Amino acid sequence: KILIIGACGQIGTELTLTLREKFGNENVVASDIREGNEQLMQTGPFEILDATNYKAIEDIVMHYEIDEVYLMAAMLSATAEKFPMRGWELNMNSLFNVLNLAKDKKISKLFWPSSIAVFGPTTPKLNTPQTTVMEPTTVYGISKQTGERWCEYYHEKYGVDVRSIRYPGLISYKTAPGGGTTDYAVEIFHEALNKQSYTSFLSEDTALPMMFMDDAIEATIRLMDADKESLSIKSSYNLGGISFTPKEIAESIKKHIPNFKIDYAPDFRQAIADSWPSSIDDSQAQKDWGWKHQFDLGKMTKAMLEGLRNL
Ligand code: VAH
Repeated sequence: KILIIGACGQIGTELTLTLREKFGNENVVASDIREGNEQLMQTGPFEILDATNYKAIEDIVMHYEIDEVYLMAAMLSATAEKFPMRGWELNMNSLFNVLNLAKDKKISKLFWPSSIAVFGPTTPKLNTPQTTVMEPTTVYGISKQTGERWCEYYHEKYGVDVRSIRYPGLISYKTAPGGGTTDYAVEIFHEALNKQSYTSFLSEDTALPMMFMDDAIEATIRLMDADKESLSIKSSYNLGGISFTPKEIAESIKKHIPNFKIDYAPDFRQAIADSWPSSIDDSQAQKDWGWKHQFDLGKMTKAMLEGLRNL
């Protein structure tokens, strides 16, 4: 049985629905600090759960006889800059809770998301390698870098089977973004349809690694299904996908909405974006577990606009 912690978040919602389709609704327990959307609440078991409460997680794991946990709860980059200590506590204590459940053999396998936010201004920006300089300058990035170190430590010291992906910015029409720096790439589609215009909080030439949510969910499941012996990375896998600027995504939208207008008003999130890579080398993921993304910018733009129109 699977438990998703943070099942109502941007990734958690779609991950829960996809896992329920794959393994059966009753075998995937969703949990979050608050209730989720109708589809999530109606398709299978749900529990209100504070990810920083070890005992509460342990009770759910025992009650439902859980053997795999996906910890998707976290405070993202922009929000964590406003509440550094709360961001640190949520991101780290939740991870220790599930790592210790695995160490005590109460669960057998764990997924934990990292992010391209682990990279910083001194990291090579283009085609960022799997192993490189990492001096993150955000609370979120520091928590994800530290989390990766702990995942590798628990794997080496206690044999914990924890798997992780450094997600790029994720784009979905089914779930709202959760307070990140890449949220502009979701908001732009909503406003293109509603107002045919969008004011971007990142400057026009800010290239960031991005990915359509279907690709990210597929990658997560592929990694979790992979044969443990084939996984050479015990911290977290780079995942690349596509790389584009606000100007490029606006051009892609204009092919469908010719009168769409974009303008730019960079805010505090510009400094966060400037500290991150522009594109990612995910050749290790390609080699170890056959990763290949399907959606390029054009295909993602079409899927987003059609998806939103048919919601
Ligand atoms: C954020 N969407 O912006 C997240 C993600 C790479 C970006 O970690 O914080």
